[in-house]
Amino acid sequence: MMTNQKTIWRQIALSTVWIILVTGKTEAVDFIRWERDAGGNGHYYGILGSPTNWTAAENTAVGMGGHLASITSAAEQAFIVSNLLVGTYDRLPLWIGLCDLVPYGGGAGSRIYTRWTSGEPVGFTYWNTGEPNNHTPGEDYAAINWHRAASQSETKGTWNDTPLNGSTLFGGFSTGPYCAIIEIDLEPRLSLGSYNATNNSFVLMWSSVTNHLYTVYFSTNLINGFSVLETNILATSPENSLPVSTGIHQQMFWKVSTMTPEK
Ligand SMILES: [Ca+2]
Ligand SMILES: [Ca+2]
Repeated sequence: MMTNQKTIWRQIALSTVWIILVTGKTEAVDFIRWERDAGGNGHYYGILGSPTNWTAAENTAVGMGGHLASITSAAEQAFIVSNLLVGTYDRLPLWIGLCDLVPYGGGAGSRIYTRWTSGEPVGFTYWNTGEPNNHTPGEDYAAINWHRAASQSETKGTWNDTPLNGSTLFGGFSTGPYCAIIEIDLEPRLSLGSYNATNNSFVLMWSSVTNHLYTVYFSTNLINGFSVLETNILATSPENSLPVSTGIHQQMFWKVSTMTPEK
């Protein structure tokens, strides 16, 4: 099971996901995995290569089952700098999932950033010296690598607050709109929906990537491993669910895994 799953993850890591942008265009996003073997979180990272405003970039990321990247540790910052801020993006600003508007922060112009768009709390930060400064005309959205793009620093990957559409007037490659870094957790976590007493059932729910296939497993005894409950479940939205009967599946363990992308 573990070996098979690892193979599947690798296949997905090498695959390209095609997304339809709000403009109606399609765009390929190549994903790279921050491997657990390498001390990572197992999440996938890719660059949305069509420049857009911060909100549109976050919406696109959500449509793919992820968010703009949440950089919650020095290790994750280093992974992104080494693997994503390279080639074309070596000297370009890219949106990340930080915004100081409610519910993510203290409000417009507050410069208080408390929660990533993924929902994770903000602890680690890597703001450039003097940032976030809410520069005129007001800056509520964060980009990574801005100061290097503006030729104000040779350090890669420092953060800056900018306007919704990115900066103007600072020169170099700092003028908006920007491309964006997307982060997706393809290992879904199951949660239990409400119990339905009428038909003695409840609903298993998990975050999913649209057009990916999932398998739900169950186990009555963890020592004996898991069996397949249902497979080839095609996700049609970022949230997927499966009704199960408590009469049959009482006191069981559950897990869900991703299969190969829909052909
Ligand atoms: Ca993250
Ligand atoms: Ca700023």
